Amino acid sequence: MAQETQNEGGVLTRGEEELREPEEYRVILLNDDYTTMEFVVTVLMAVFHKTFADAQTIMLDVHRKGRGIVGVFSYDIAVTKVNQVHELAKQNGFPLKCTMEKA
Ligand code: TYC
Repeated sequence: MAQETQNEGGVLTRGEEELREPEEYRVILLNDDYTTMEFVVTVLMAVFHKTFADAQTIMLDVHRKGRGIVGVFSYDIAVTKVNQVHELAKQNGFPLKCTMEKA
């Protein structure tokens, strides 16, 4: 049965008809000692469509701090990007890792 609920806007809606915003996930890049800086920059440009300048800034930030947010995406897009990073890293023999967490 549909149930009446009150959403954030205070509007009463029927539970079965209520539309929620898609949940968002942060994709986090992790530092390691073996992946080259050049490869990380290449991945950031290829997978996340960063400019060379932005990719360099993000890569250096991750290198210094250990991890960093690369972007925020819907669940499916975040999973795809994490997989693309790991696939590219594997193909090129690097241990580069990234992960995702609910935003
Ligand atoms: N720390 C690596 C090096 O010195 C570079 C690097 C940066 C690796 C960011 C991974 O997510 C990373 N070659």
